[in-house]
Amino acid sequence: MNNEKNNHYDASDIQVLEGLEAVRKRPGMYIGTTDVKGLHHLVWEIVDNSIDEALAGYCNSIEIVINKDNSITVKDNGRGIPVEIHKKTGISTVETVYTVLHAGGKFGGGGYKVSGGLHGVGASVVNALSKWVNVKVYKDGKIYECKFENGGKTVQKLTVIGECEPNRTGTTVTFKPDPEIFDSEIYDYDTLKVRTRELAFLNKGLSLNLRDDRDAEDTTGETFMYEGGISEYVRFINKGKTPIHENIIHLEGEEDGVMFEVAMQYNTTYSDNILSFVNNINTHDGGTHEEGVRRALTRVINNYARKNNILKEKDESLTGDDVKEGLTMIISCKHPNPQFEGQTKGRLGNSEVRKLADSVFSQGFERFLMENPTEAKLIVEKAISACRARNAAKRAREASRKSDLSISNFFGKLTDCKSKDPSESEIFIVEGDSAGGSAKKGRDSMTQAILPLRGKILNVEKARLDKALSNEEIRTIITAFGTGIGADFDLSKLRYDKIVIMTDADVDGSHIRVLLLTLFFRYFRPIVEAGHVYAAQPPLFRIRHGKTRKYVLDEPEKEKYLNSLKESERKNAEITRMKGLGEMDSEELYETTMDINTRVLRKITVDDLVEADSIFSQLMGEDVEPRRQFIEENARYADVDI
Ligand code: 1YM
Repeated sequence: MNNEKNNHYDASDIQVLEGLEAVRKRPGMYIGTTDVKGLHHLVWEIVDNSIDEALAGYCNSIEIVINKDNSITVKDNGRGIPVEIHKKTGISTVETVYTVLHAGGKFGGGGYKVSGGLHGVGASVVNALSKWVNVKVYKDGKIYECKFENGGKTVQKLTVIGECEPNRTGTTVTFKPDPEIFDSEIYDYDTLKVRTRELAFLNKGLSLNLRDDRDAEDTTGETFMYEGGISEYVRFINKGKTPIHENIIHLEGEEDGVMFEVAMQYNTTYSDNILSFVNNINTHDGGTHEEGVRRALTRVINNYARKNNILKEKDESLTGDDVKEGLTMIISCKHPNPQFEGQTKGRLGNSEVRKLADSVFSQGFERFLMENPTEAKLIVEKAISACRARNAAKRAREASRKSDLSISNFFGKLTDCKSKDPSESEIFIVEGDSAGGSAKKGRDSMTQAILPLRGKILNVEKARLDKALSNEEIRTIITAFGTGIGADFDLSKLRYDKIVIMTDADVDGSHIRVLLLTLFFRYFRPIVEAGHVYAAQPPLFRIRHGKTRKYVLDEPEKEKYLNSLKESERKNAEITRMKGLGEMDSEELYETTMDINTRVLRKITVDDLVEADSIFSQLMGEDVEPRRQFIEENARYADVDI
């Protein structure tokens, strides 16, 4: 190549090295973290360049490969990074893009970068944080190659290494993250898969192939390509739910180079799932694109409902919450100059997008409603019933707020503790009246409150808030907790430091426990997150020998204890399998399950709320067995001995 230079460094080389050195010194500033998340982030920085090329209309296929050594190859069929000498740097554009921080779109000829990531600095950042990088460009019937090592030091300048078919173009980059920078070197296939699939949904018609070569048998990998784009994303999310209209509504528009697109479908559930993206990045805190759509959605549905007399003159208008019940929606905006706001930069700030989103959405959605009166009626009726439920829930909340602890009916159920100091108070929610009776007798009345449950509580997974609030057991729980529910919820008003679920170790007990957890996850989630919820661990065996009585939690503990006894004591030990809490008298129940000095509680934690959410949705069906398994396997109890 004519841009080969001598092998000594000059002033501009030193400047370049200093740039990349800065990235190595403070990787967090460029890729957030150096844990596995940062490791995976590198992949998207390279893929983003291919996606930009696809958005510019020059590339329709991207391949991502996890190689045997946990290096990554990204290959596209775009134009190939320019190979000419760059005017400013005097070296090839390929080398410039990979070694000069803040290189990027500026270096190319026109076109704007819309995909996410570091807006052009991505390639050099990946290079700075890699043990080695190999870039190949296919262009003009030639194969060019450029190599870097140890944090972006050029070890082979751009060189023609062979020939290719004259019409073949593209860029192939392979990099190995530097183990000195990252905590982990191992790529996770599923992590890459989820985002690869998402990128395919967000960029319709673009084919993304992901392959894992660490497992030599896998040679083809998985290809993600969706002609329907975000409409197919909506269908994917709604899989397993019942839609209330068959066709997914898809609207799009463009103004001044800003592209705006939305896809939506209502289903019969009571929760919504609205995801928004700007330049393929999830804007989890919303922003102007989301605001425009929400505003238009509320307005259009109200207008339609009134025009068609579904909503009468005297009826109150539907709110934003009413119209989004059961709605799955993907909003995608591609913007040449996005302003990301907020602490995590998860909010779009560009104000002109609000108007674009509003007008594209309202025009398209209005037309859909007009052309599809059957669907329109179902959508409006769903919103009206959400509105009724909201009002009913409000009335019920007000009623339950008024009916505080002074109500005798409530007192009949809850045996409260004497202390009014939440930090030392505990409430035991106990299965059955008989165990409830023993617990009341045995408890430490200063700090321990007892709430016996008669039978099963309502499955809130299948009910709206208004129905939940009409359920007596649930109302009692809300009143006892003191926090209120829904819009009124206030964690600081929680009357107990520990909420202990005390159920039998059988199927019924597990069922009741799951129903309670469902209630907590859906309506008292902050209580769970703050670590206030526990499951009691009643003993499974009682061992009597001579005058000694010993309770053990489970089989292994039983074996251990029996082994520790003397020969004559083994022989004579009387072992009883405890069938339920009701079998113990008040003293036994206190000693084994409630006494803070001897009991074992298990703290209930949720380390992945999103996953827990889907587990709850899936397992709240009619079958008892999956629920029981769930409680045994999935509730993610962290053992805490207290
Ligand atoms: C596997 C990674 O980097 N593909 C890629 C990058 C570029 C181009 C094409 C490209 C862009 C332009 C013109 C332009 C880049 N070019 C530059 C720069 N795949 C991968 N494919 N011609 C080719 O933006 O005008 C930076 S990235 F700056 F050199 F133009």
